[in-house]
Parts: sequence; structure tokens; C-alpha cells
Amino acid sequence: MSLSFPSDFIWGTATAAYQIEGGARDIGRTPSIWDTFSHTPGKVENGDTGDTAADHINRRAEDVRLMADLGVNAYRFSVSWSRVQPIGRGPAVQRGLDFYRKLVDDLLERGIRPVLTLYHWDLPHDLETAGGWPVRETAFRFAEYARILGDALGDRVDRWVTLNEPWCSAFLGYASGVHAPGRTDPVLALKAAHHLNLGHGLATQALRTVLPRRAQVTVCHNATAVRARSQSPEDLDARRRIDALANRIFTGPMLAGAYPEDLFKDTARITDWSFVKADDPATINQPLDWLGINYYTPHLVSAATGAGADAARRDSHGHAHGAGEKSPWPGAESVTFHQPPGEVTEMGWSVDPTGLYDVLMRFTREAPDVPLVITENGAAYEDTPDAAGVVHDPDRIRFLHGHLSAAHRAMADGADVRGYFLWSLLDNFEWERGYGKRFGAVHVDYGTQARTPKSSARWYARLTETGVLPDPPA
Ligand code: GBH
Repeated sequence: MSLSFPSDFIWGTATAAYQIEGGARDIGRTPSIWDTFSHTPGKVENGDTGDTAADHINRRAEDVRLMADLGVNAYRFSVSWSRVQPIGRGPAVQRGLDFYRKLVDDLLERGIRPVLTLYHWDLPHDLETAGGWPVRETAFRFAEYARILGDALGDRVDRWVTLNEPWCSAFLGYASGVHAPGRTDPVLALKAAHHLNLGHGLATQALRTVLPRRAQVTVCHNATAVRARSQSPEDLDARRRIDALANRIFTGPMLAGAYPEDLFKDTARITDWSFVKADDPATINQPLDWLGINYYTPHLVSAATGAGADAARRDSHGHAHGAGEKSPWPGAESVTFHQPPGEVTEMGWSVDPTGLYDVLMRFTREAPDVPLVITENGAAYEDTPDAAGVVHDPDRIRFLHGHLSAAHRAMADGADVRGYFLWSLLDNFEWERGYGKRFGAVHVDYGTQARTPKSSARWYARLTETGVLPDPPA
């Protein structure tokens, strides 16, 4: 049976500034926390940094042509905060703004609608020195930056995303420390989560005042399907705790204007949450035009401790994590993460399209009036060009096919899914894993910066052209 998508479906692809741009030392730009972090020995595999990345800053026009070849009608990118507002305060740098304005104009010329993400993890380093996301002031700085971008590009960009995956910023950045800024304090992580939420609310308010009425504003959440290993009360409670920290800590205030009570109870030993001011939940609860869902893999948890549990324990980025390593789950450190059975990608992440179905149906139930857009989905596989220079990536095609089939099934069951963005356009700097992990539909040779579309790119182009899901390779 062939699955077809609505004719007005958004077919897109996504990237993030630090992962592709390079130009880290361009005039006017100051370091972000990812520059500092990646230049700290031992933080990123192979000592890789985003100094040059995929050199997108110099290859903008070529990359837009690659998107046109994919046939996408939308492109989600992020702005490097410290490229447009060095040190995170004060007036904007024209040169930085000009890059994004030219990018947007190139896109519009080819009928590709820009989706601009304000923050994809690269806080100006100076704001981290001033305390980073754990301090309240950062939320207000973020709103000012949002207003600058809204003023500068609001005439030509009408889809805006405040934050990408605040869970990663808060808990990988400040609790487990595997992401920048690499701090490891559960209290700081919970404060960061709150100030990211507040920053989202304040930035949304700021954008609404400067953008035309047609503009859409939203946030991208790494919506996580959390499964219990058994139906025992203990395992179900482990599931509830992780769901609170992974999902409801953000979607509670953003969609319903309140933090979940069970989250306060679970973390009472760590903090009294007095950093949440009375009006904050209402400020965070701004109407969203749609909700961005980034989906990769589910979590499988149990309450089990003791012998055998540690061996199975993994951190949230798929690394086995033994005793002594920091957990990204404040107040739920005893929960055990298990590797689900079955296939995994090159990241070690379980391939499970049903998790995407479950997440889409969950938000359909919990926020029935908010349309959904899959703002990231994709997989890392080891893709090497063959002797003829062709890159075959059947595993990626099967991954995409499986997840798009799951999205289609959710739509048939009532989910209001408006679009899909393949992560990613290009192979890029995969954060703490460096350049060894390739998520692109287009292969990048980092020696020459040559771009080679993989077979998944051709497969996706057929999909964007026809709106009908092509069969995967046998
Ligand atoms: C996204 O993050 C990012 O937005 C993007 O920049 C990045 O390149 C892309 O994904 C690929 O990583 O504990 O084994 O179950 C995704 C981050 C991925 C975090 C899945 C939690 C759970 C892995 N999430 N991960 S596991």
C-alpha cells in the first residue's frame, strides 16, 4: 500500500549553526560555550571542534542549491547568537545579520521557506561567565536577542523557533556535563531548565510584539517516549520520574502553565524551587502556533538496582555510564536505563518508529489544539563513498521510511502533523561525538568540503516531489 501525505505538507531539512557554519573566528563573532568546550581537551571525540565544520558560512549558495535538489519547501536552520550579538549584550553586528539575511533571500528565491531557530545550544561564552542558564538574567538577555532578530528578519522569515531541545541544554550541559558548558551540578541543571523555559516565554512575547501577525512562533522539544521494563509499580514509577524530567518539566509550563507537582516532590531533596517566581509559569505559557517534535529514540527504564543494573545503565546520549559518572537525571539517579532489544544506529540508539507514533499521539491527546511538526528525525550511519564516488545508505532510507510510516499512521489516527524535517541536510559536527558520526543526506568530505548527495537524498527528493512514500530498498 502506498502512503501519501497531504499536498500542503511541509517537507524540510534541518541543520544548526555550530554544527555546519565554521567561521568561528570571523570578524565580530565571539566564542560561544561550544567553542570553549570543544577546545577543552577531552571533551569532544578526536579533539574535533566547529572551527571549520562544513564551511557553510562560505558555501551558503551551494548548500541552498543542494536543498533545491532535495525538493524541500522548508529549511530549518539556527542563528549563532554570538555572530549577531557578540557577548550576548548590546547592539547587533551588521555583518552577522547580513549572512542570515542573504541565506533567507537565497531560500525565498527558490521557494524554500525559512524556519529560524534562535537557540541551538551555542550560548555566547560571556553569558556563561556571567552565570549562564542557571541565572535568571540570561532569560532576559535571550528575549532581547530574540527582539533584535525579529526586528532584522521579521519582514522575510515567518516561522520562528525559540529553543531547540531545552532538555539537552539544561541536563547535558549542567548535570551530566557531556555538552557545553560541561558543568555537573543537579541544582544548576534544574535552574537552567527553568530559565530556559522563562527565556522561551519572554522571547515569544518579544517576537509577538515585533513580528507581523502572520508570523508563527514555537519551540522544538526532544519529545521522548519513555517505556517501563515491566508493569511493576516500581518500574512504572521510574517511568513517571523520567517522563517528568524529560518531557513534562518543559511541556507542563509551556503548554499548560504549570510545573508538574510530582517533579517538585521527586526533586525536593535537591531544591525548593524558590527560583520559580509566582508569575513565571504564566509567562512561560505563551500560545504556540504549533509544537516542534524532535524524535530519535525512546528510553527504556526500570527501578532495578544492584548487581547487573550498572552494566545495563546508559546515559542519555547512549554511552554506557558506570559508577562515578554524573547522571543527567536530578533526583532520579537510581533509575536504570536499558538498551532496548533490536536494531541500533551508529550512535547506538535503538531504532523504534513506534516511539514517534506514541509521542505524536500523546500530544494529540494532551494538546489537541496545537498542530505538530516533526522538526528533526534522522540517523547516523557510516557512509563512505564507493570507488565510483557514490554513497549508498540503505539503512538511513529504511530508518526514514519507518519513521514516516509511523507519522502517517499517527495522522490516520487523528494527529494533526503538518510537516517533517530530515536531520540533517549535511554531515556535520555531531557535538561531543565530533565528525565521526554522520547524519547527513549529503556526504561531506571534510578534507575538500566536497558535497555528495547520498542515495537517501535521491529517495527523499522522490518523496518531496510526489508526496508518496517511496518503497525502501529491500
Ligand atoms: C538532536 O539532539 C540535536 O538537535 C541535533 O543537533 C543533533 O545533531 C541530533 O539530534 C543528533 O544527535 O540514551 O541512547 O536513549 C538529539 C538529542 C538524542 C538526546 C537521543 C537523548 C537519547 C539517547 N537526543 N538521546 S539514549
